[in-house]
Amino acid sequence: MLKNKHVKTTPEPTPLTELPVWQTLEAHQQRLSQVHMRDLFAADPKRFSRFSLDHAGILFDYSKNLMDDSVMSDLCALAEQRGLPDQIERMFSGETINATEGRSALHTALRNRGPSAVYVRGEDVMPDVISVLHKMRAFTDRVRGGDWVGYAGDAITDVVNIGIGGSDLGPVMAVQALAPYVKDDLRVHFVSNVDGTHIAETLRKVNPRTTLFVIVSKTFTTQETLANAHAARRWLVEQAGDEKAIAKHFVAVSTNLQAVADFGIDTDAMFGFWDWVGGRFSVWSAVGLSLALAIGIDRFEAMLEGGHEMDQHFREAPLLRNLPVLMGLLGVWYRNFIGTHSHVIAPYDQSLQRFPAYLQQLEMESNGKQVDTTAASVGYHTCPVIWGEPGTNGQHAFFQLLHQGTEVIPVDFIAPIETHNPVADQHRLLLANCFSQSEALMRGRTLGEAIDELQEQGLNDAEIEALAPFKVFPGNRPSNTLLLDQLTPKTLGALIALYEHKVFVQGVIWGVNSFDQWGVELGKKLAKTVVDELDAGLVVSSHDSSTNGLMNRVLAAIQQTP
Ligand code: G6Q
Repeated sequence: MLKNKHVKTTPEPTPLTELPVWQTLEAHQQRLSQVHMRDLFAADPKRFSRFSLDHAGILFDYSKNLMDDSVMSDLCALAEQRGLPDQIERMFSGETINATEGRSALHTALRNRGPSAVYVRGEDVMPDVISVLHKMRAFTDRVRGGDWVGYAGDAITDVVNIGIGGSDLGPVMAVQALAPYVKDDLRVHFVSNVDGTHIAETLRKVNPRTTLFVIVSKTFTTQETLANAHAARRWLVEQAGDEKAIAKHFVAVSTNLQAVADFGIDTDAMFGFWDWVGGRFSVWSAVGLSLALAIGIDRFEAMLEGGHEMDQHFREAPLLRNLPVLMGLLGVWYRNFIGTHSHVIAPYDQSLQRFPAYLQQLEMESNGKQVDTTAASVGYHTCPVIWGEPGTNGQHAFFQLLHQGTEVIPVDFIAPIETHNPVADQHRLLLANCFSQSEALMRGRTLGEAIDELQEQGLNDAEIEALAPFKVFPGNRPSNTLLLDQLTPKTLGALIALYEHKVFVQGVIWGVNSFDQWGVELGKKLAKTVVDELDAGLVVSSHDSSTNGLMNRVLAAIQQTP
């Protein structure tokens, strides 16, 4: 097999599943397969206080999980034996932990609020990080204050962020999450899909005189983003009647100065970042420019502070009292020992509606890997499928399967104690639903309880006998609950950093590189070949019969179009 020259091939001392602690955890699974969480709660009135932690405005309750002290301490032993404490230090200190791309993974430096230097290949990156933040401050203040004007002298009323994947999901999720903090007279739109509908419908809503386009692309070569950016550019020039308007209406966020210049954006209007910031970890960098425009740079920095607070906790807290470590290890417990396949994210907060999608990328792109860092097949499961929807909507849809389906699916419930939008007693209703769902998943309903309930409803014996089995819920279904004081820039920052580090913890246990994404790169390449062939317009025969058939059907339709 060909190996990249950057790839370290140091062999693992003992394969993961052959570690004695792995066997111990398997034995725990056997033992606990006979135990119901109801009984664990009944036996220990202090279970909640023993299995919950409070940090950075987030209460993490993990007591409704199928585990006990021995499981948690052996999971931590597993983390020790996989070198987690050392790997955490390697990440924070800028070592080249993304070996397949020969890069550090230093999103933590972007939110490093202390005086400390952070070195990459012997150079302190903090002066550059701070200088971009200053540039963002000056720019966002001008736009928000009405001093940055369009080609006809009008202040900016609409920002259109054009980017995809990591250059879209973070900002779009955070702008929605922080809606109560968004400037009243500024609207922020996001265009990601190469489907022309996305840009066309957005352009229909905005006025060229007052619209600022923020083109976000780390590489500035991504087909979808460039296609949408060119469409926006054509539209603007046509409306303004002058190419000079571009300077007033386009800024770029990228690491690729030359490509930005080639597109026609003045490099002074470019906000830089660095190869050591992965796309899905980039909302903390200038990739968050649209967010900073929406909420103002002080609040953007408050989000950085929340992230930093979680970083310090992750770096310093002992494993057994460390939120991201516990979350990551519980995920490993379910995936590799209990045998679960997916994991639900259920935010009980409408403004977190894109959070499940954001985590889908963060987790599945990072740990959806089948070879380890030594390029060997892993031989065990890695990232589960991440999915979800806000509660209470999810309750009226897929929660049925969570309660009574044949698979156990762990859930993360996320809810703010205080709402930004008090409407009568609706927030209490929301929280009541959240708590009662996790309770019901944990407790279930026995046949006896089902019979009692039907008797209370006045059904006769025959009716009860027929109906009761359908009303049984097995329970013993696990969940975490993350209770935020309130959804603020700071707690959102802490929440995002918590999940980032959870992903890192799991990557270390599974021994995969959480920071590359060759599957995404493949997609970018494949589409290019097909588009060239569609452009050529000739009958296609170079693919499998399905792909040829589909392409030739489209080509035939194009030829018939007058
Ligand atoms: C993220 C991925 C991917 C990336 C997009 C956009 O970690 O690498 O989602 O962010 O493909 O890439 P560009 O920012 O280079 O346009």
